[in-house]
Amino acid sequence: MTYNTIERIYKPSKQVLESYILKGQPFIATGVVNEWPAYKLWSSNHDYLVKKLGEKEIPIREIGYNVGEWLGKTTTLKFSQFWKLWTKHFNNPDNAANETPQFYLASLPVHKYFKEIETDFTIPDLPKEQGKNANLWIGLKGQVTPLHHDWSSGDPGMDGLHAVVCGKKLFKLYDPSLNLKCFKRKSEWGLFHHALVDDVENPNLDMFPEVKNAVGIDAVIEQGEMLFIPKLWWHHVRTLEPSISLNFWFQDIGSEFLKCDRYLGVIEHYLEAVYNMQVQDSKLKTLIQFFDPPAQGQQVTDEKVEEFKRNPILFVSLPKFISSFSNAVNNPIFKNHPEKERFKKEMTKKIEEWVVKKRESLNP
Ligand SMILES: O=C(O)CCC(=O)C(=O)O
Repeated sequence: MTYNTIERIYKPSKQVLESYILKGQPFIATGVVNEWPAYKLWSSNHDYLVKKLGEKEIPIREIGYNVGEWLGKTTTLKFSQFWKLWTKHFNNPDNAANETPQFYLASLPVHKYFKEIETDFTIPDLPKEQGKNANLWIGLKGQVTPLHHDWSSGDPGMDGLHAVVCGKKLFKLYDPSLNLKCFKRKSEWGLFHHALVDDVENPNLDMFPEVKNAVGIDAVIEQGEMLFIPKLWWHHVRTLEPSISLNFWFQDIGSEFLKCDRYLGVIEHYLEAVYNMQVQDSKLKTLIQFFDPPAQGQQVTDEKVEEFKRNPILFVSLPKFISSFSNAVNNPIFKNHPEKERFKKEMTKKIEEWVVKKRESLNP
């Protein structure tokens, strides 16, 4: 595997961020996070957060030390209970590695769970203009979020900013268009944006020989810095020191258009994973119910499920499924955007072309 370094930009303006979004190029912003009140309040005074949030019940991810287990089960703890565990390891971070399970407060929306600390930081302009909120992450040294790219059912592919308020994190970033053949996708519904490889820092090359050709960027995000992660870029994250961070997901029509050209191969790679999905009949029934609802009051029949199983091209051909790839621009912020309809048309056309090609390859 080959790694390059990342650029650092001091106090980048919104225009600078926009130019990197259009290039699909990550960078680290300096001089921003270290000016937020949170930078001092959260990292040097360990009573501050627990005083504000201690009584709250919050969902915490319980993970083992196997890298692929990040999505493990969720448990409910009081913030004060979680904080006790975190501060215990703050001064002896290496001891954390000996404990299982590990608790990771991962990706919890601040607006929903932690309103009391919302004024401690500034949401960067682009996510703010789109009404997007921050997510909080608090983790121990050694915790890993395995290789994935950001994707949710409402926003297929998102640009992201990850701000390390306290601690230090290593991000291994991979341009998906340069690494198309290096990372296979998981085949379960909802996990297509997760790579199959176990651990990119120490991959099992007998199982994943293609990974050795990957070309990436090693980015250590120091306390007070913020990383821009472009849409669809694979990333693997290791917490190097006990960390508190905030991330912000948002959309941009410019990077949506990248899905129609530079990242078209990536979208096709994703469609191929959906075409090959492994899914139980009951789940497939729910998916058909959502993407191809029968007449009102009717249920999807077992025959219909069998038809989709015999002929998986039917699923990826569904108009509602195809339109989910341009769903991001339905955000009200893009309501009057002059390029919105052109993007939707172009994205739909590209996916329909893929479906036609796929049909032809099945029935030459
Ligand atoms: O910090 C982590 O563990 C994961 C962060 C991440 O995946 C993101 O910010 O998109």
